[in-house]
This record gives sequence, structure tokens and C-alpha cells, in this order.
Amino acid sequence: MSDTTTPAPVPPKKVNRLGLEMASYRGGKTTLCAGCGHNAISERVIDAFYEMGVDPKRVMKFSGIGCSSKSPAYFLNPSHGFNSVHGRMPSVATGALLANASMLGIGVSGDGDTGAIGIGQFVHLMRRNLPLIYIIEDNGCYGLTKGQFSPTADMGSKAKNGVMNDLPPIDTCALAIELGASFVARSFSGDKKQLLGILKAAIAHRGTCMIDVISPCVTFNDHEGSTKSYAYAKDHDEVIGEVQFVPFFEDITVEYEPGSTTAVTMHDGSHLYLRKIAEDYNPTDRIGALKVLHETARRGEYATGILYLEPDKPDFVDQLGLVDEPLAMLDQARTRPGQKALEEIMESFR
Ligand SMILES: Cc1ncc(C[n+]2csc(CCOP(=O)(O)OP(=O)(O)O)c2C)c(N)n1
Ligand code: SF4
Ligand SMILES: [Mg+2]
Repeated sequence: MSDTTTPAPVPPKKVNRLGLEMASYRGGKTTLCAGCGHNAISERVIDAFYEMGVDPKRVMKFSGIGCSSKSPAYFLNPSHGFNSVHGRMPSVATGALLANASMLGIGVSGDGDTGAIGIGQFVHLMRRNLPLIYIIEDNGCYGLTKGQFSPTADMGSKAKNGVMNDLPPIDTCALAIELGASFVARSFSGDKKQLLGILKAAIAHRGTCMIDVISPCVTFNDHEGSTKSYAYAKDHDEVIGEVQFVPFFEDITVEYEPGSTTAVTMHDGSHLYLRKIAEDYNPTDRIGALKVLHETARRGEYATGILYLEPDKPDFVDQLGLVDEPLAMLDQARTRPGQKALEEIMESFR
């Protein structure tokens, strides 16, 4: 007897606006510990780039050294990547993005990579406003070298062996705002919705997006007495503003109350609506943002959301007045001064 049953229709594969499947945004299989906050952040990066329809081949990924700095291997496989030296990601990213400013840059660092050995590079990156999404996967310790306190560990926070940290922390968000980054946010790896909204807004922004994500280290810093554990971060997360992001390609009108919502048009025409929760919160007020950070830190809380935003600040590429074409693509005739120009330069030294 012949089989007359017709096969069930295969459902069409889900694709984004570029026609790409989610698989095009994934990376290699993670080698980090199961439950590490860093893995959740990689998942959100994958979601954000897929939903924003960014061509992964137009993305450059950068990192330093640490468990966090291994993360770019776990997202956006088709992108270009440079895993640099401990604390030196900013200079590598600066060189690469100036050579080809048509690419979208994303860097992943750790609280040790940024706050200790890399603090000098971080400071200069922030004041330049290089167009780069800079994520700190912040677990308050050096996870890769077995859990020593890092410079973001809070005073009084306890290590797994009971030792207490007696040095004050560096608040990377306050530092970034002070130095001139034009997009500064803090989130928690366990808050999927907030982190996704922040990442999408960062993709639409042109300038340095410094995103500090509390990302618990389940192996060395997730115990009672730690202020970077899942339980502590969940209980002390003070959301200052709800993030609603509407990309330029979605024709949606959002109704909002003007007094309680800040509406911002982003560089690429996307819209960002930030609904106030904390009373005195205004994401475009630098002094106000620093005040909120200081006040919440004093109470032992984490202020999360988009803390500071300056959508129209000139980025480093504008400041340098670079030509529109990527420098890496210019031929010698346009990069080498001609004989006449050289003679004029020599003449000027006489
Ligand atoms: C020049 C140099 N100094 C020190 C080290 C050792 N080292 C490797 S990773 C690391 C710290 C990692 O901490 P963090 O950046 O917070 O990343 P995590 O592992 O916590 O994600 C250190 C000190 C190194 N690899 N290179
Ligand atoms: S040691 Fe900590 S930071 Fe490193 S992978 Fe494991 S849980 Fe994550
Ligand atoms: Mg760390």
C-alpha cells in the first residue's frame, strides 16, 4: 500500500530585516562557567544585533583579557574580531575604527581589564568619544585569575574566603560621564528587557556608549557578603528610567506624557523614550546624573538604566575631520603628499 499522507508544511525560517537568521548572529560555544553573568550578556548582544538588523560583517569586535574578554568569541561569528592584550583594547579599537569608520565597533572588557591595568586607556577613550559600544562585564573580581578583588569591588564587600575589601570602588559610570562619554548606562545581566533596550539604543548612537553591566561571577563572587552577587544585584537594582526604543525602520508612534518622559531622536533616526521613575532624573543633565549615581551608591544601591545621553555630541571621527571613505581603502595617491607638498614642508623648516 502506498503512503498517501502528505508531509506537514515546513514553517518558514524566522529572519530579520536583512533576511538573516538568528544563527548568523551567534558565536562559538561558550567555555565560561555555567550560570556566569557574562553568558547572559552575550545572549542579549546576539538579540540586539539580530533585532536591529545589523550586518554582522560590518561589525568589529574588540576585547582585552579576562573571562569577560573571551565573550566576543561567543557572539557574531561572521564579524571581525581582535582579542588584544590585558587593558589595551581601547587603543586597538581606536586604531581600527579610525582606519575604517564605516564599521560598527563593539568592545567587551572586565572590571579588572578596565579599572586596573586598563584605566589609563579607558580614561582617554572616554574623553575622545570614539564611536564604540564599550561593555564592562562587572563582577567585582578578577574571575579568570581566581577571584581577587577588582577596583569596582565595594568597600566592605567580602571575598569567598571571608577577606573584606577595604578600598573604595571606582564607579566607571561616574568616571565616563565626567570624562565626556556621550552615552552612559548601567544594567544587570539578569535584567533581559532593560539590557536589550540599552544595547539597541547604543547601536543607534554615534559616540562612545559605556555600558557597565553587573555580571555575577558564580564561581568566585556569588556568596553572601558580596555586593556583586545575583541576590544582592537583584535586591539593590534601582531602575531610574524605563527604556523604550523604537528603531528607525519601525513606523510606530509612541504616546507618552511629556513631563515624565524624555524623548530623544537618535543619530540614525530611531527614537528613544526614557520614562522617569526616580523623581529628579533627567538623562541629559550631566550633574544630575552624577548626583543620582552618588546618592544611590551611598545607599548601597545600583542606579540602572540610561544614566546619561548626549545624542548630538561630535564623535572622535568628526573631531578629526576625516574623509568619508575608510582610510584603509584610500590609495597611495591620496594618502602620500606629492612632491610639491613635500617641498613646501621642507621650505617651512628653513
Ligand atoms: C599584562 C597582564 N597582567 C596580568 C594578567 C593576568 N590577568 C589575566 S585576566 C586578569 C583579570 C581579569 O579580570 P576582569 O577584567 O575583571 O575579567 P573577568 O575574568 O572577571 O571577567 C588578570 C589580572 C595578564 N593576562 N596580563
Ligand atoms: S570564573 Fe567567574 S567570571 Fe569566569 S567564567 Fe566562571 S563564573 Fe564567569
Ligand atoms: Mg571581573
